Amino acid sequence: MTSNTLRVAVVGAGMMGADHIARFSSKINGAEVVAVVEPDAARAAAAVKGLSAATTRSRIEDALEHDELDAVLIATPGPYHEAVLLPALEAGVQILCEKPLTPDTASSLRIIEAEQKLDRPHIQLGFMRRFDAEYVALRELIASGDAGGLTMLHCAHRNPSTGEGYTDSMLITDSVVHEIDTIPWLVGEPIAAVEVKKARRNSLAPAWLHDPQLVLFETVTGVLADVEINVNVQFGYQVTTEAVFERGIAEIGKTAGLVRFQDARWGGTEHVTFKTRFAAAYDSQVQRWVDAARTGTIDGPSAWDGYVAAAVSEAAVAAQASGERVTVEYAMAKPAFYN
Ligand code: ISE
Repeated sequence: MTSNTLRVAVVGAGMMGADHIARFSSKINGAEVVAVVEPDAARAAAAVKGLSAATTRSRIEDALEHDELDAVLIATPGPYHEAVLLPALEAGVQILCEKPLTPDTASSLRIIEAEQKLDRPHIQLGFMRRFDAEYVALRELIASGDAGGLTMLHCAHRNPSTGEGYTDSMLITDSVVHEIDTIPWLVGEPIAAVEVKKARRNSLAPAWLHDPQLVLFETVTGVLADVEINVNVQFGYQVTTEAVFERGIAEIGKTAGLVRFQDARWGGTEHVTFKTRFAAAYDSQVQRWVDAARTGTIDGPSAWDGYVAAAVSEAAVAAQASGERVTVEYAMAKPAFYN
């Protein structure tokens, strides 16, 4: 680091990139956005408006060469991550990479191989649910054994609607990938197999999409986790989990907040986007990444977790296509580098 403040380039100024840029200005201590890497010139200009110290670049290589960076936050879609991760690793900067690490296991393996040429992990992966207070509390409850052993998880992942580029396999790779990360993290053991069933189609979903679907994961000791992935529910954004234990039940993610009674009606408001539903988790994730990056470390999921998620996603996409139960294949045991 060239100064006490972490000098960050944000790569990608779309929805998530813009959200993170605003977060750096308003909520994050110890870091400054010094470059925005974005090929769309208008979008880049809009992103740096109000950031006195930031340049715009269309290529990550130029930012790495000229902007004295300490760190890079990658907020482009998954298929573009490898082209940024490899030069950033080569330059030795700290990295926060939005999920997924890359779209498939072959490219994820290339990333962990490149990272292991450094002396320690430099990539933190943006699985922000691990920073959500209720997820953390559920994980602690499971680990404590206070309600007995865990037998099942019932997860619901609902979005109001999907855009044009969103396809059937993205139900897994873009959306369920969050549960693919959180299930083993909550349960404390890997996913062993997966099956996918398609429900009666929601006629309000885009014509090319079979939505909703039910994804059933099995962990290595037989904990079952079902995920309702349902991304055109129209009414709002909901992510919930019910955990079933030997001696009790625990729920997280229930809609909460102010409940109003008026004009013979009662109710509250629902989230419509992950940006607000997980705002506190994003804030905590980015602050903890900055604090760790300033000392040259990470504090959250690693590129190894990204590879594991890619392996499970690949099995789930195969299960989605075949309708069969698919066993997850992991290419190797976790390298000691990631312990
Ligand atoms: C989006 O990319 C996310 O990461 C959200 O958390 C998820 O709910 C949504 O389905 C994805 O498209």
